[in-house]
Amino acid sequence: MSEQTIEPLVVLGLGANLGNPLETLAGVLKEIGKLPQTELVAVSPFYKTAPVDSSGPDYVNAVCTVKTALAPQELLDELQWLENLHGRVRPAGVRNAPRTLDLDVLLWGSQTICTSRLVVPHPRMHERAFVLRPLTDILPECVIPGKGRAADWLEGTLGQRISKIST
Ligand code: A4P
Ligand code: MG
Repeated sequence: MSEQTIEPLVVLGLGANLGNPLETLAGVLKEIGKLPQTELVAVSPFYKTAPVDSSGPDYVNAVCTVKTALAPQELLDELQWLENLHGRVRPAGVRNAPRTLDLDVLLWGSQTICTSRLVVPHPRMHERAFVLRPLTDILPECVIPGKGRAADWLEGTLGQRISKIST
């Protein structure tokens, strides 16, 4: 099968391990679909995942794809607004602190973006089962610019505990 061109799709990563993660993710997906000039295209299954370089309870993770006419920084502003709406707190000096909601821009079509506020592809996405599994569920032939097929990175994440909780 040929490699999948995801243009013009934008891929977002969703994660939460505080509060009610399932409820939060379900709610924020509806809100993402209502963002200006933005259409929610597809949503992956939800996964229960062990924290990676993080602490606290297991996470719930998923990915979704959107089409948007927003500029990358504008979409990031909207996503950070949604994170704050869902009670995201960023404790000073704590890396990868547990969180009520994290929204990451994983891919922007086949583009690369590198600004002080936004790096795309997300620099750690190819190392993480909690991104690669849901991503390849909805885009099996997806290519991460500069890294190759997402599916090829999955076997390197076999030690990471992850289980599907919804279809
Ligand atoms: N930023 C730069 N690039 C991006 C991007 N592509 N998407 C900047 C979103 N934001 C981006 O983010 C810090 C700053 O990164 C933002 O102000 C933005 O301008 P943040 O959301 O405040 O902090 P963060 O989420 O802790 O940072 P980051 O780098 O997204 O963390 P990671 O590396 O993604 O790690 N384990 C499991 N099982 N599940 C998880 O979801 N998540 C993390 C977070 C660690 N372990 C996890 C999970
Ligand atoms: Mg983040």
